[in-house]
Amino acid sequence: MKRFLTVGDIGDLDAALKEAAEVKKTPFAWQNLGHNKTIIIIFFNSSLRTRLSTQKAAMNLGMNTIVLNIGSDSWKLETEMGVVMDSDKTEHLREAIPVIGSYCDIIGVRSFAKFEDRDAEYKETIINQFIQYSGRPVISLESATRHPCQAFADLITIEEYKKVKRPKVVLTWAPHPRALPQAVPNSFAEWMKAADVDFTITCPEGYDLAPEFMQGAHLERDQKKAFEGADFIYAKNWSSYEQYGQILGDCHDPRFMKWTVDAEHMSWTNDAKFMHCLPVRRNMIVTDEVIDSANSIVIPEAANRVVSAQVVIKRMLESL
Ligand code: SN0
Repeated sequence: MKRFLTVGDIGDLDAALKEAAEVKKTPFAWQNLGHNKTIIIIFFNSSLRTRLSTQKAAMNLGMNTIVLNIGSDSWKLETEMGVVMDSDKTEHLREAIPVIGSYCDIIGVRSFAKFEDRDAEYKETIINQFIQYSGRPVISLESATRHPCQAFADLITIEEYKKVKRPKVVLTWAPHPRALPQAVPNSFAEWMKAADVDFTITCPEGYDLAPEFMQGAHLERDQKKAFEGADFIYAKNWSSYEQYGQILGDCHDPRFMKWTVDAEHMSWTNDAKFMHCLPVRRNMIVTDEVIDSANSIVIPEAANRVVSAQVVIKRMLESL
């Protein structure tokens, strides 16, 4: 495996889930695979789960890990091509990427959408530069449009907790005070459409995901109808794609506050499990009562981030 960005990069999902179960059962069975191999993981943005789970996954495989925080640990990097570099950015990605590539065997990159240029961001110009210029396999640790390690962990979690062969999975928008990326819901939609689940998206007008991610998913504008019969509720906030990167009203506005997942919302479901990628704003996205309930699986979901990362890194090591 040379890159991990889209669901297509993982290939057959049943095979990937089988491999995930094996990795989870015997995480140290491939310790020799990573011997004397190095992964560099690069963060343009904050992280807790991604940073720790990727390091842990690499350590389980016997690798060495180097973490680089752009801006605080390194020079500030210029990411635009063809610019006159007279700002505070000292070094261009065009040099930094091949240099980083020369120090390691695998690269992971986190680089959120900045909501400046929708077309450039939806073309994934930053992670594509890493793919093009590093000479190494590249893992997206959340790029402008996708968060595949999260979506793979979500799929593993659904597989573990499902009670019926083809569960109903609902992605619901929920309110938040800040403008957040579309990467998590985009990837979740992409993976759920490829998986054997009955998938519904519910969100207010103006918050539809980009057409390529909505296409093939069932959209139900009425949140209550969407929740009916659900086996999994996956809550997430995202900013508008149409009015790119905007939030379309105050999060305390009752029109949006009513989207917060509370006990009444969960009562509409088929005793659904509650999921969220974390970090989560309590009593904004979800009430304390729901996230602290026995139906909340956010912690095992986060634990599965090690498993998804390990399958991806293992496959990359196997194809070096
Ligand atoms: C990121 C997002 O894409 O929504 C990372 C999720 C894995 N979330 C945030 O940036 C949350 C920030 C906040 O202020 O709550």
